[in-house]
Amino acid sequence: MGTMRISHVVLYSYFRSSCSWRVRLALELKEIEYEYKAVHLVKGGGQQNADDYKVLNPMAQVPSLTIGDKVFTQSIAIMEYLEESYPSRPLLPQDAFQRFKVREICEIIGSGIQPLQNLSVLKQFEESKQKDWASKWIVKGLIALEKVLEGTSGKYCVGDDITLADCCLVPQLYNARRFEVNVEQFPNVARVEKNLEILEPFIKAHPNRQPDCPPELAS
Ligand code: GSH
Repeated sequence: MGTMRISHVVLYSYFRSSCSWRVRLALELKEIEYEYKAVHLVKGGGQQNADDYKVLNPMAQVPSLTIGDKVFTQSIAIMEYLEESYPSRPLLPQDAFQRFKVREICEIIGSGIQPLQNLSVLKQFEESKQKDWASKWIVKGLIALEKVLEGTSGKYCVGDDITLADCCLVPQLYNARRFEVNVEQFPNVARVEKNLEILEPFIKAHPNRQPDCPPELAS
């Protein structure tokens, strides 16, 4: 009989990074304890660009996760790893087609929306153009998501169980509002968000509850 060794889990995160938030949600939902290390994306040109941080994350982005001496980057791949390694609180459905639907939603957000409105992309534009650019891609993606959710959603994105799709959706909607997109024009999207945001893991993972949230935003 051996004793199970629980490795120390560390999340490198920025309070309002949507990709960090996805992983915070998966960790909370799976009740995995972790240490939070803040990486400030703006201060001093961005701590993500520091040489010692890029050893962890060669893309110079958050999140990064370490479990013991293993290093993980890319939020959706990280969530998939957590799903495989901590299967007791599943975030993927049993049925293969439903699982596909979850991954389709993750992909719309993770490839079709977020990268186009990320900080390093926005910096390529003058400040006056940034909002129009970001909101254009967010609206395009949310139109698609609304169509998908019409077919898949129950209480949550896919049926009545929380999945990785929900971990991607909620942070993306916070970004949508930052760029002044009216989320309420997408009724299924807005309804699912309302069902999720009241749940304890979603409250705990919210940017306003993170240690690096500026006091004026903290709740
Ligand atoms: N595909 C990556 C993932 O899912 O982890 C994207 C990560 C990403 O874009 N992170 C953003 C970031 O670190 C915050 S959400 N941006 C910093 C920068 O662009 O300099």
